[in-house]
Amino acid sequence: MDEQLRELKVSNDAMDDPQELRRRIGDEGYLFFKRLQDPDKLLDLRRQIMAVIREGGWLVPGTDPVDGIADPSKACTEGDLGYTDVYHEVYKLQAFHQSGHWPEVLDVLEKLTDKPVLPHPQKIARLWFPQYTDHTTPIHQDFVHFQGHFDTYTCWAPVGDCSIELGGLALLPGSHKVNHVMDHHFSLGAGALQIYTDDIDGEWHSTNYEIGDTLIFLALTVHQALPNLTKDRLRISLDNRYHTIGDPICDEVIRPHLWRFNSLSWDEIYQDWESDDLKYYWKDLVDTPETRVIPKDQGYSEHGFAEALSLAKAGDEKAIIHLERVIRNDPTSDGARAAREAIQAHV
Ligand SMILES: O=C(O)CCC(=O)C(=O)O
Ligand SMILES: [Fe+2]
Repeated sequence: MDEQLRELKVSNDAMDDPQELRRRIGDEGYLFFKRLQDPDKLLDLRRQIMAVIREGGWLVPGTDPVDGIADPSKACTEGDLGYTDVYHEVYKLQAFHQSGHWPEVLDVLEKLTDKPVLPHPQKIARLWFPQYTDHTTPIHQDFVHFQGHFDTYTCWAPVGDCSIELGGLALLPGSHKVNHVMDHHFSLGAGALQIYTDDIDGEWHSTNYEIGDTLIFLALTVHQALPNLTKDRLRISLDNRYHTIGDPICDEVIRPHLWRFNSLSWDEIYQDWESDDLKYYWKDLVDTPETRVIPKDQGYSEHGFAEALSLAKAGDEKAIIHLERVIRNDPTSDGARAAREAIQAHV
């Protein structure tokens, strides 16, 4: 374990004591369980995901796909069209969506909330290339992205063992107690929004995750990913979110992840599924008098984008990389126009 990092506290001992689980998450902003999820089911999911990634051409030919040995020339991340092309093929896997509904996870969440819990329709996998560290998920609170309600729970789990070197999730225990959304700024990392290190203090906690290990945390808990410093391994993980029926839910999380890049629809996702039980499972549960759907507040992202424009005008390389990506993705959009002006202003 890196000397700067402390070990996450394991809560398996309190598994049958909902009151104690609630006390711990209320105090620390997270719960960490060893092997909460079945390693065999996750390994099967890993095989399916890696098979799709191999088809997408990201793996070194001749290597065992389950090892996830990446071709560095294919490196890309969220926001790149090449990323969405492969990711959205992964997104069509029925097993990937099912994994967000596994009872071992739902049981813990229902112990925490003491109410029925709805897995967000928007499931997320992260497919992170090695040595591509400018794009690592920066320090943030999940609320800026997923909104809805502070009592939304994120469940993060690697799909395979995930050492510190491969770059698992790290968090600041107790940081949720700030009880508000902190200032977020432009970042080149995944999600494009970061909290500045000057605005936080505390000790970062993480671990050498083993397959099945699961981290559950609150929407205000400050966290980040560690960089993937391995020579050649992809890091694959899931982050799914859970919402108490009756709390408002943001419209964004009812859509497929990264749908904006190619308008991926649920019908396309469902095309080859073998059963119907999870198709549109939320339809009767949201947009009801009890569970309102609220539009996403774009203010956080707009603020980050405005900062990227100013930084690019001043010649900031990361901001320029970000804006070039915006231009490539949708050259005729208003954002792309503003991005071009900002880059030209610097030249
Ligand atoms: O896995 C990552 O890199 C980011 C995950 C994250 O921020 C989350 O689970 O909320
Ligand atoms: Fe997050």
